[in-house]
Amino acid sequence: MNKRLKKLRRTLAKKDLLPYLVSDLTNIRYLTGFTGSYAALVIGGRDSFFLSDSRYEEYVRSILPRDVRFVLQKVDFCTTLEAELKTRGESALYCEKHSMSLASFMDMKSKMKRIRLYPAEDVVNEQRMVKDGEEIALLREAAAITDSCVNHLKSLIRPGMLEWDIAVEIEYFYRKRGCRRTSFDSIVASGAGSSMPHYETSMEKRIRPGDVLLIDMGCHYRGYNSDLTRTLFVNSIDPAVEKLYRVVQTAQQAALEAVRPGITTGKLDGVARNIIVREGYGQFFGHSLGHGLGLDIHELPAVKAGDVKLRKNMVITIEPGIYLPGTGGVRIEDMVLVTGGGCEVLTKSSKDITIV
Ligand SMILES: [Mn+2]
Repeated sequence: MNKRLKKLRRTLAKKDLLPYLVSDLTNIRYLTGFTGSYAALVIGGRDSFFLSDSRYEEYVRSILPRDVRFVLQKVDFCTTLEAELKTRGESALYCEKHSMSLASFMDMKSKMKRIRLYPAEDVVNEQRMVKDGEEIALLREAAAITDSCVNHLKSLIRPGMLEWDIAVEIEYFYRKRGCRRTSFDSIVASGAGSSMPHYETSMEKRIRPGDVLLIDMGCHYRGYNSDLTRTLFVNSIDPAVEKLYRVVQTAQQAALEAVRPGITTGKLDGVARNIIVREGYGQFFGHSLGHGLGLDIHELPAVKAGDVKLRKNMVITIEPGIYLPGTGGVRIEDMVLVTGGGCEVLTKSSKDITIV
């Protein structure tokens, strides 16, 4: 059994949540490396098994740790699962409630009459908050690819280009460098569009001289996600937006300097937010300061008001922003690794005011 599975089994035993059904495919990937689309993993008191259908049998057998048994789904999922649990003398099953619809839970309840089902917390996600060495290496790589994409964009962006042209270029760049895809639809927001934090990149709108240009992007590299935002200026700078930029940059820098093990996400969020509030823009910073990222683009911990403490080897984003409707918005986002004494900023792209 690999280290991640061993650790999970210990936690589940301590919490009295065995046997535990992992149905979240990202959690399954984390625990076994499986990248397919149909699987269930049961961590039992004595042994564990991986259930999938014939499409994945050969592949799964080739990647499973020796002591996790492959179980081929025969009639249907519930029949196979119930039979396997009964063989092991189990009469209960704890299910990841976040990854199952109410419909599937009720369906399982009605079909697996001899097993008591309990909704359970997402223990794997908790474990995923703190990254191991292999994960940190991949996140570092994903961040580096994104930095090189920023450089590429700086040399390429010209007034007259469509926002869409830039988004397509980002996607092409990532794929050429070994990424399966982007981590999310890239946000390329020019001019007043930048005041919408989750703007939808336009296929018609052209970049014009004098525009502010907010680009939020990330790649999906060997399972791991990067996330970075830079706000650029096209040809010249609107002084109103430059003012926003300086406030956001100061807030972001202060937050980066405050990251360390033990600080709560609420305190950290407050470090950036207080600066923005003090400058009079509090009502224009509506979202939280950041989020964890890894196999998912958004995962625990949420970096927002609350008392979750940061721990060494968490990877989070720090991304304050100010959005003035009708004028424009500025966001600056980096990925950071929490270290023993503070943090290491994984995305290294310049944050100096940049005119393209
Ligand atoms: Mn983000």
